[in-house]
Amino acid sequence: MNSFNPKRVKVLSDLPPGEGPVVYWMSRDQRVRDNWALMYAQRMAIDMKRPLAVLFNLVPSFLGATRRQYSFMLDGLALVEAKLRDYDIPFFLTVGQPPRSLAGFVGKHDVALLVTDFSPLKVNRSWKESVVGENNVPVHEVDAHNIVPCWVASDKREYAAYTFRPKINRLLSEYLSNIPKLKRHPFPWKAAVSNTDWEKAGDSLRVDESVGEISGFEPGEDAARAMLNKFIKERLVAYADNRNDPAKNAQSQLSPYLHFGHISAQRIALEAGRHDQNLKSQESFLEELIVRRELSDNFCYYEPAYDTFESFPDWARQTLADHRSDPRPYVYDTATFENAETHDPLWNAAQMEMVKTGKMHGYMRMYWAKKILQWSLSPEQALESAIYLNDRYSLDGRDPNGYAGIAWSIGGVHDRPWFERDIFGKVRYMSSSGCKRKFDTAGYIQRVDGML
Ligand code: FAD
Ligand code: FO1
Repeated sequence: MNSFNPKRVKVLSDLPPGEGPVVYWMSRDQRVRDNWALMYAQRMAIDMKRPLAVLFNLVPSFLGATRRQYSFMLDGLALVEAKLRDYDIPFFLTVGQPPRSLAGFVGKHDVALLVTDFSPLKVNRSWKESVVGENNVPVHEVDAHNIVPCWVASDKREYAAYTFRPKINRLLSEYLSNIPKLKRHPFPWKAAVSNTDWEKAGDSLRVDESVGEISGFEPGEDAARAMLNKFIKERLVAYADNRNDPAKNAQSQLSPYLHFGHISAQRIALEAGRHDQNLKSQESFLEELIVRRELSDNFCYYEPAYDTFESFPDWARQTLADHRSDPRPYVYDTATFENAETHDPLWNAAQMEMVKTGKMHGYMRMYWAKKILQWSLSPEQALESAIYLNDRYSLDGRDPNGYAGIAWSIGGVHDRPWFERDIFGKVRYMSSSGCKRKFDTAGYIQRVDGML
């Protein structure tokens, strides 16, 4: 595979291979096409003349995910299983907490090599550490999510987009390559494989049913690709001008698919870069898709405290501390925020957009989080409320982009000091009057009110 770059792989444990198959333990990148981890696993299986299988380990609870996110994910995985059949690659579902939930499968099949995909989140890393520790199987990790592998782009926590951008741009020529195709696997799986009982998998989950499924996003990699094609055809051209206007539908709507790995960011970048549309919009979109998104992985990978006050830069921790005792004009608890019962109709609309559709407009997310800072007893309480609500209602939640986005809004991560004021100190401030100057807030509120 000419364009597979070995720097995309990290050897987590280098033990002698077993006699059995190569297995790709799929987690973040839940797709068949354009999946570097799957292609690497196939390349290793072909070199070793072994069968290849994909395994997904379903955990009963993941960072507060509810029925909304689990049903989207399971529907997407059922489509992965079906598509893999075209390549003679069987799919297996295990249920429970790693390492125990995987040990049976790994032992029974005497797995030669376990390939995993990459996530910088603490919970995903702890799963891998435990599997490496408990099973005597070689484990290789592949960054199939970022265009430039996280550990290649930078070897440290970056201060802001302006320090990260040159490092990424220097490496794009090497990594933003064409993506080879998966092959039909030449070494068949020896035993008969039954189809996964997805109904039973879904019923086995004890998840919060009160956050219901949404209808606006069809799960799976075909739907993700259709959303990309529609964005490129209809919305990319005006992206630069309209992306920050919540009254307009100008964003790509791709984040739920990127979060669950139904589509490759590299594929999006290759496709968005192909059309000679408005260059300004292409650059603006690729800045968000590549620099901003991969900066979030950098933040979570090198800052284990990414979901706490401690991850804020010194100037922000200091300035927020200086203003701890400033009087708050309003103080709301998490439940009041959750029920969109604040005094501010614009903020309530943003909350309801997320509750109703599973996705809040990117511009409103900044306003939404900053107001939670202003109307909470402390920055720590604000952080907790924002993370809880974002992870509970957003399809794209429980994602490095979310932890980085909330830390940017409340704690100045990847931002700089602004003029000092109450409560915020020098953390950038946003106001509803500022929003009114930028876009049709009444139109946005009306649009959300009209949503079912
Ligand atoms: P588009 O504008 O079409 O952007 C395309 C892609 O670029 C996005 O899917 C995303 O991968 C990336 N991107 C765009 N803006 C950003 C950004 N500011 N930071 C990082 N990547 C970006 N994004 C999530 O994926 N999950 C979250 O839970 C999340 N929570 C956020 C919370 C707050 C408080 C803030 C300020 C931002 C948050 N973001 C989150 C980042 C951003 O708002 C969303 O990625 C974007 O709105 C998703 O919609 P889209 O795909 O239509 O965006
Ligand atoms: N990854 C898994 O390997 N197993 C799961 O059961 C699982 C559930 C899950 C639910 C909601 C969600 O947003 C993500 C979930 N993930 C799961 C993790 C996901 O695949 C990504 O690895 C991280 O969310 C992003 O790094």
